[in-house]
Amino acid sequence: MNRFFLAACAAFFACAPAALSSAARAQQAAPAHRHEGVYRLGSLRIEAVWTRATPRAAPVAGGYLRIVNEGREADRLVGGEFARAGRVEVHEMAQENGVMRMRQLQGLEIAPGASVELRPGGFHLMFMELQGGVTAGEKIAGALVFEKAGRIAVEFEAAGMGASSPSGGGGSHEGHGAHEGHGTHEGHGTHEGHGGGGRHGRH
Ligand SMILES: [Cu+2]
Repeated sequence: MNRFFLAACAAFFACAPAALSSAARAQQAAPAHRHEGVYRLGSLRIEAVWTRATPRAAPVAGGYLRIVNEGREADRLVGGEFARAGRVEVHEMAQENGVMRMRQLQGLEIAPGASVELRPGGFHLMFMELQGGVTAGEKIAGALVFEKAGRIAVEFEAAGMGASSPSGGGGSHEGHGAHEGHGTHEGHGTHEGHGGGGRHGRH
């Protein structure tokens, strides 16, 4: 029994310093690194970074993503960059007296433990002074800027025009395909439309 306990301890302690030092190294060498569409910047995790196709002459486009604050302090998304835009603002779309309106925010707070989603119809990045529009399937370089965590380079993947999620959901679905396999795409689901057909009348 003692021997088992010691072995378990040894395994734990052998493992822990390695994990710590590699985390520490990552912190020093490159505070931000990318792993399969998930970005980390300090204690922020950033995922599902996307944009939508626009007409060629469109003056603006939207930027969408999810930010999870795994730390103990609040931070704020204060801006960003988009290779094809003159500047980037943080916006909110909300109903005011029954009318959908967009307004610029001075920053979007990400509370400790919170997960904030920027998506069509809600919070979003607005790419101003857009040049040349956005085509579905493109990956366009950009960056996010946080008040405390600083700047991180990201890539915005363009979904179809009018899409309501990065995997399409409306508008033109060209290409993308191949979503199977990645596992763990929680949610988005509803790809196989709820057992089709069901003629509502039946119930
Ligand atoms: Cu906007």
